Amino acid sequence: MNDGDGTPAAQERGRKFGPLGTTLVIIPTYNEAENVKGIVGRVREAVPEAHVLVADDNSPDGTGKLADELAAHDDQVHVLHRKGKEGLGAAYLAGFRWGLDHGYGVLVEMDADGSHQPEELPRLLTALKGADLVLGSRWVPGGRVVNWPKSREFLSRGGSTYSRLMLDVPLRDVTGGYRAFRRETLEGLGLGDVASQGYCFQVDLARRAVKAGYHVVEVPITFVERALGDSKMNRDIVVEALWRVTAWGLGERVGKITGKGGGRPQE
Ligand SMILES: Nc1nc2c(ncn2[C@@H]2O[C@H](COP(=O)(O)OP(=O)(O)OP(=O)(O)O)[C@@H](O)[C@H]2O)c(=O)[nH]1
Ligand SMILES: [Mg+2]
Repeated sequence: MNDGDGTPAAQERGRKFGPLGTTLVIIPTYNEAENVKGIVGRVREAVPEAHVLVADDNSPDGTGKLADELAAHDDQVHVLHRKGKEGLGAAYLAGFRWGLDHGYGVLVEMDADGSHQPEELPRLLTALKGADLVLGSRWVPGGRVVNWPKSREFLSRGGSTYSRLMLDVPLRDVTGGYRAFRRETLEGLGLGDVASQGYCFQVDLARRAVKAGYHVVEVPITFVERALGDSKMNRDIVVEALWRVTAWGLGERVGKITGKGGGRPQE
């Protein structure tokens, strides 16, 4: 990127970012009874001023009820009960809406299974002081994964590389789900037409942010494979990601050729 005066990079350097406001950590859950208490407690300890929203899809194992018990004893813990399993993307969209409606200044995405360590959240929030969106990244120098089988690492790295090349976004970890958004960024992403559900929900938000010109910063994280409970990852999620990323990429290329590209990406 050219850094001369007047270029986007030069304008970026001179840009002022406003104060952050109160943080809401959104934790989507589906059958996380073994994890919910631990993760909420860790967030409360690591960033005591932050609030937590557990977005539960009516988990059959009673995760929602456990979250209610936590909320009953802590004014900074909230629970969003949803009617049934609708996927990660839908749970986050509902959580974002709740957080924006309640006036939070920063909205954080975090898994319930301990893969995203709450103790690293202060670093993400510090970076957000000079950014519109911060991605916790496994694939930048200093980032790493612990206890992952080679097959998962291959899938994740491959997914990020494919997305980066297909969508032309200059990010190393496009599929990760440990992120901090300023509220203005979420408001500017046009979330009303997001239809992606699984991993590609994360790719979708990252590409929207880059295309809209937001300043996106990657911060290295140590991602720890879940120790308790079952993964919700399945073949359908991978297939959805593959076809959507391919369709977005081809759509942008066709748009550039026909002159209809540019602007905010549509579903
Ligand atoms: N509300 C809600 N949460 C979900 C849904 N699917 C997954 N989650 C949650 O999203 C987070 C990530 O899901 P995981 O199963 O850990 O997926 P993953 O991290 O890709 O897979 P592993 O690495 O195997 O753990 C966890 O907190 C899940 O409980 C869903 O349909 N609804
Ligand atoms: Mg996980």
